Amino acid sequence: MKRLFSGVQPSGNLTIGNYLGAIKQFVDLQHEAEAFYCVVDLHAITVPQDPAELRKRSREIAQLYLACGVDPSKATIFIQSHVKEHAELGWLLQCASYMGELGRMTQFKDKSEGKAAVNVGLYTYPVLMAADILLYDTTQVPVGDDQKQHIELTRDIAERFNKRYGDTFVIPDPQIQEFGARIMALDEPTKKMSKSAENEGSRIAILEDPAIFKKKIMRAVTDTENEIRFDEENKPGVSNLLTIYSMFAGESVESLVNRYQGKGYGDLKKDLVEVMTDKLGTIQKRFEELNDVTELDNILRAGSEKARATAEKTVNRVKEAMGLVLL
Ligand code: ATP
Ligand code: LTN
Repeated sequence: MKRLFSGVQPSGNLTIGNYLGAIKQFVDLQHEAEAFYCVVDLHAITVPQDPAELRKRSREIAQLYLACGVDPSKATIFIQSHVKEHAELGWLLQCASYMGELGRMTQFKDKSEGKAAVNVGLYTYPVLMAADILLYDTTQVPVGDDQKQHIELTRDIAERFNKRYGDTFVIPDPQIQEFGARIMALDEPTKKMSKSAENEGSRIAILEDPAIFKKKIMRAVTDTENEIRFDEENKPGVSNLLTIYSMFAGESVESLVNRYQGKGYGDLKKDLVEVMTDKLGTIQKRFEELNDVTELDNILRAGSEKARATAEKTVNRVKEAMGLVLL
């Protein structure tokens, strides 16, 4: 049976990159398999967070899952720290992971670069992510392209564990879209759009006001030609806008390129703003309607209970395999 697990960190305002690369897949795939969608707050604290902000954001991510179309009667939505087995399996797996393999993770290298003091959590972050995934006998992990290396590490850890202690874990596969797995920054289209990048103009938040994202799209870096063509290497800015347009409108890039032949970048941008205003408007309206904290907390409580039932069994299996005493 197919089983999905994925997580998003409550470490900033979610961008259209998070939506198109990950959450849109959560929605599309929830009908095909049993799905667990987590708000990974324990991962977010690997970098400094304001406690009040973090608390608010963690609920907000869950609310956004719902607003984007994740259905709590189909998928299990919960907060990572509510299921203590994540931290527990994280430790058990740290004892089966190597410093060398963690030091090679590009996300760690990027986030620790130039810092005088780097906390241990940032370094062991991928082992906690492996625990998240392996706890649920996950077969598929829907993520954006940047997480591929972490999932490969998860597979390595699981395979090594199985070899050493006997068959314990299901080996998961990354589920990365062929198209839209890497939405690029608007100001620098050779870099990934990131919710924590310094320049606000580089990204668009899912909950952003149309008047603000209109300005960002109109200012988005393109090139000095005036030809609308999909060519990620030579025209990364235009190709990124075409990708975003295509995914929001549900129209192929080929069809867009044909439709915009002879037109300018300004036309493409203006129409993109309209499509986005429509799609994001629907999500934003639903987000407002879901503003009842009690109801949201009930969904999260039910989600963590359901998740814990599976997680507990896995941890016991792992402890048994490793030789820890179970009473
Ligand atoms: P940060 O940039 O602050 O590290 P992030 O924006 O990458 O964070 P995460 O919480 O780490 O956000 O990612 C949540 C999900 O969104 C992951 O599956 C990730 O691969 C995906 N994702 C993030 N940015 C993009 C992007 N620009 N394009 C496609 N998918 C993305
Ligand atoms: N590392 C991921 C977030 C994350 C995750 C997971 C994704 C934590 N645990 C488990 C998929 C499965 C990120 O930075 N986007």
